[in-house]
Amino acid sequence: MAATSAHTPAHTRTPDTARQADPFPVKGMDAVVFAVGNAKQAAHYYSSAFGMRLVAYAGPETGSRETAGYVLENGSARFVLLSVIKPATEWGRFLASHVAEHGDGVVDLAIEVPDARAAYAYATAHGARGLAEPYEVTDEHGTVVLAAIATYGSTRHTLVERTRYEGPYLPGYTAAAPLTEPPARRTFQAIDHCVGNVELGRMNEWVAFYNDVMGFTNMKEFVGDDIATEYSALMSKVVADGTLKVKFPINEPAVARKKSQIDEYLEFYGGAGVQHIALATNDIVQTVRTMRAAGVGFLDTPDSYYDTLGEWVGDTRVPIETLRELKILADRDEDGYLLQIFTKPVQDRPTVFFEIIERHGSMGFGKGNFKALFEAIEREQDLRGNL
Ligand code: TYF
Ligand code: FE
Repeated sequence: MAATSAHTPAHTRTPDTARQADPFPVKGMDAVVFAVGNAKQAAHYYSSAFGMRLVAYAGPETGSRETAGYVLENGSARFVLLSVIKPATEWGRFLASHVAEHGDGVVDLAIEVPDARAAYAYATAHGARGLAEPYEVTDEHGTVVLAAIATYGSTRHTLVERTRYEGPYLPGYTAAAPLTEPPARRTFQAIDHCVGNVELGRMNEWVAFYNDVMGFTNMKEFVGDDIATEYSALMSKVVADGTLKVKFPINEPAVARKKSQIDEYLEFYGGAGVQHIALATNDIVQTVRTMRAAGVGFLDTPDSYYDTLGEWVGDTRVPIETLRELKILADRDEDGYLLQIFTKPVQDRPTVFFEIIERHGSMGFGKGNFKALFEAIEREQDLRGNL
């Protein structure tokens, strides 16, 4: 950048605020969009088992003859479940082939931005592959601007500008009532982070992609070869926007004693894709009790974990005995602590799963739990015959 000298007229100097401005401002996650074989039934599962509320629907009755879409919310967290009724366009054929290749999975980590045209222009100028040039969609509730770029595997990021829109989701969707009685207390309120698994040796490439294309920076928590070869069989780095509202950890398999859990994912998903979505709650005990009672399967944690937990994690809002009862993990760093738990995969393929996380200051990802967590994942891998 050219130095600003005393001879430069004041009005042509780059103001400090402009120089420091975020090159790719984001408002947060807009939605996690799943392509599934049967969105009608998946919508019921996320309602009855995850405590989400159906808020909008698109399908043949509303004029969408090719695909059905169910929009579920919980606080600011939004899931969209898409399935194909009868493929007619490139989009329908893409969704159908996504399900055929990957099983139920995430097609789109949609990001809400204040200006979709600017975001798309910045991203494509910095190396992103454009999938959809910015376009407007309008209905009686207003106008949305959408654009899309490719990320790892067959996953995309739709950039959603909805500041001039008041409808329940997007034009084409109509408001819908909950499918089941929502739980008395909200099970979670936001999407905390969305994790991608990429092929061996490609983690740094995808970290650089988010650095360049979205101006995201690396968070301090990462899993390097040292930890990888000891027990985790994966390497991981986290990128995030400047406000930490959008956080994307990226994992790659590590060559270790056993077959990496990431290799198992890549084999069964058929390539790179979204591994887990972490959902933020402020009452993990309530969340886990509700979800367990509704039949959601969580990873087990051996009792020995809780025998020593109190010695290093210190005081937590939840007594250790309750954490033990519900198999909730805890971790502490210099900023505070977090409580977390992981579901088993939510489809027959050992691919996508969820995390429930309650943060108290810590902005980490549970590094202190990696050993216990990865051993739990490996026990499940072994039961599936994939270790
Ligand atoms: O998002 C994270 O980084 C943590 C840790 O297979 C983690 O949730 C990493 C890999 C994995 C499960 C959890
Ligand atoms: Fe996580």
